Amino acid sequence: PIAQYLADYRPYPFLLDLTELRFDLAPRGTRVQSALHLRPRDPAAAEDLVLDGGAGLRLIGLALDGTAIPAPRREGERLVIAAADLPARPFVLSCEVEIDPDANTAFEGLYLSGGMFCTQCEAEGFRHITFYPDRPDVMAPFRVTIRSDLPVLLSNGNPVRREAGLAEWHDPWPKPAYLFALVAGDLVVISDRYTTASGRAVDLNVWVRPGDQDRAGYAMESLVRAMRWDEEVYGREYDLDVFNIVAVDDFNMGAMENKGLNIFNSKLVLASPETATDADYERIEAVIAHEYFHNWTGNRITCRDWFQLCLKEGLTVFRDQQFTSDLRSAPVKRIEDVRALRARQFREDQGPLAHPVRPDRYEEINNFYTATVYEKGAEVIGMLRRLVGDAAYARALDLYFDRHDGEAATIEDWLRVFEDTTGRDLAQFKRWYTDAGTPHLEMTEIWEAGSDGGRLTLDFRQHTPPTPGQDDKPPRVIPIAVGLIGPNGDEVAGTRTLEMTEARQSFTFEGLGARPVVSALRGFSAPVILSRQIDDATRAFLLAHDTDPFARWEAGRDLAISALLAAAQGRAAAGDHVEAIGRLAADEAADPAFRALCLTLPGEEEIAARLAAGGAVPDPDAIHAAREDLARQVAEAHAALLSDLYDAMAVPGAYSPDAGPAGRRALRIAALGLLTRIDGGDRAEVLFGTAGNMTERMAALSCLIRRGRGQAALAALRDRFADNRLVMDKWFSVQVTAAPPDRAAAIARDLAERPDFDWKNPNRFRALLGGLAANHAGFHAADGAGYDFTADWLMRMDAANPQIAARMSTAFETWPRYDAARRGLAQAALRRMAAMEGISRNLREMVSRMIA
Ligand code: DPP
Ligand code: ZN
Repeated sequence: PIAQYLADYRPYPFLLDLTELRFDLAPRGTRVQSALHLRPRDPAAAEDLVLDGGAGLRLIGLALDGTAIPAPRREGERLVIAAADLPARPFVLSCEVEIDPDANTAFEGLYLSGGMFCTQCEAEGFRHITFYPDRPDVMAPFRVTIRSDLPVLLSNGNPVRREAGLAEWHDPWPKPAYLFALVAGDLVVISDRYTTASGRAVDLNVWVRPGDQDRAGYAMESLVRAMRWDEEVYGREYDLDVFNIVAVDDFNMGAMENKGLNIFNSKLVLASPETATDADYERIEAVIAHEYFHNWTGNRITCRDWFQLCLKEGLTVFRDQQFTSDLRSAPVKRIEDVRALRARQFREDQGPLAHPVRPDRYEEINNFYTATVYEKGAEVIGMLRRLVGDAAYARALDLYFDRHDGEAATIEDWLRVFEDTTGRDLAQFKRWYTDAGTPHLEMTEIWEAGSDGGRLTLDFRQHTPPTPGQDDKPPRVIPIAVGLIGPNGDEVAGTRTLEMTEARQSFTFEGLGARPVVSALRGFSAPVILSRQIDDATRAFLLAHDTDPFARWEAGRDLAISALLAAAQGRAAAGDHVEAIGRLAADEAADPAFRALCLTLPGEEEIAARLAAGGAVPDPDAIHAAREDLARQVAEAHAALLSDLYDAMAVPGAYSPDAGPAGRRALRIAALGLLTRIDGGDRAEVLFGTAGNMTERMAALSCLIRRGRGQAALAALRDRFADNRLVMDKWFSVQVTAAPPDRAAAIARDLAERPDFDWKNPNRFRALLGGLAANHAGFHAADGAGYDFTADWLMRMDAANPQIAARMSTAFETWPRYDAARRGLAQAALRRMAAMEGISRNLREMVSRMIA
């Protein structure tokens, strides 16, 4: 295995002043001519010129300043021109290659999607287009000429020439190759115009396939909101005359921030009330913003090397989270983000794939586009902001943009900006970037009554379990936001952030009248696992009185978990959760979206993770049964209230995806999910037949499938939407996620036989395989059917599209948690994949990390 190490970084020995590219597009044989205007970084140092290349490149010709280099040296897929053959002055290296976009099923580099040419170059896709220094610290302006008879020809930057069969684009902003993009196809556009804060006009275009234009409006509105927000909040303006977004059906990731030409998975662009759910709308808005925000955090300032990926991703996720908080509900957004963090990142941190936010070793960088780099990377910035304060954060960001604009930067650069702004030493804080694993934080309370007022001491201990390659973890800086609530429910001390830096540390609150209840880790101020001695009555008290919405939700969550853990381990549960949740559901002063989150029980995966973190062996079937049972108890105890809520939360009038109506629908659906446990699915059946939007229709369908009466609804949905790929993805997915666990793998197998299971389409593949992985007890079925089905398909996919196979293999990452029988079956599946002939570097690295 060829690993790359952070410690081995060396600057590229050449500077690139200009990249000229010319494409003659043809599906089976596209010619790419390049002219790289290079000069030695140090004319006195004789260095070989090394260009990255990919397997699919056929070299036609290579020349230096017009003189052919007949037989250049090849080292693996690289091209090497010996130092002795290079002048100690600027020179132009020209190259012509032929590539086959039609054969490109990996969707990396230049490929075809439904007759449309498009590209994906992050992280290392450009080397499949031509020989190039394909690393993020080599930046250049680009001039691109595209020759093709297709009507729409796009690349980065501004259009400079358009004539029959030819378009020319010029991107003046130096950029690394991973931000290159090209699109050519038969597309239609919706357009708008945006005037920046300083008065420059920008043409905005969203390009889609003919017929899809009616579903592109929300993406455009979201883009305009994002552009305005980045000006108002970060002082960042757009910097080209045109901003293009293209929707593509075959796309490995969610979307890509190519300079001036963002390319999106069509599921993150196309939406109508009939086809997209509220969650889809919210995600479209967030991802449009995310990719737009990359223009400054990622493009203008990029990463020195791929170890620094969190520099742009953590920051840009943090920014898109702020944006959504500002536009929608900040508390609801925070709870959603923490839920996602726990479900994906804590899980990753707990298992064999744990890695630091800034890894220092990889074999295949595509395997590190992870929840740790993205979501934990954003959490780290949230902590930093909390520690330095909002004003200092804003000054630090201004300095960051000032100091590093046009550069390829590092995490050290990022932290130095904060040190220079605030005078703080961030050496210890940096461990959040270099050390993997989720810290466990234990809180003990010591109360001393006294005549001059009582004293409360909070004693904290932190400890981070070992992760692969990192056994000892020194203590980290942990910001712990705390508030105190008096016995009558009033807050006696507002939120204060305790800054923990030692392995064990105490903080004291003086002059208290009576012993308060501690509201700890408000706003989830640090990505840690907090444990404390607390009884259910105190949790119920916090659920009723906490002024911090996150902590309030968390108290209800903990109550539910406590009941579920008891039931999953065969102990009797107290009824506190059932009772407290009823009070909250009835609380009309609270935001419906918040109440919906409180009514939603923790998922089976979350319960398994909590059990494992506490040293127990989770039993997926017992967890499933316990959760079903608790849901039924809640429904029975509050049937009338839930039924009233279900009726009252119906949203009259035309559909709007805004947070208000979406929150009402969320509460309605949460009530429906519980009621379905006792009404046999009658309400869901009515709702499926009458709903005027996809949000309620999908919720109803899922309920019906869970009750074993989904057949007619599934047929109706398929008949109506057979031609809509995105809706059909949902159709595939829901049948597996909502399937009874003991049948989930068999249902997935049957679905995979269908002619419309177009498995090479990443969305369709993810819908089915990801659907099974999301069915916790189904994927972990005791007979191993879930593991086998998944392994079979990952092996098949690996030959076509290694990125997708490797990404989906994370379904297995939790295997060490389970019982010996399941562990044996999962390991057998992993070994079978490892032994596959011709396994990709991507999948091989993942599987070997999981087996190790
Ligand atoms: N860089 C993309 C993003 O925005 C992923 N390819 O996250
Ligand atoms: Zn990103």
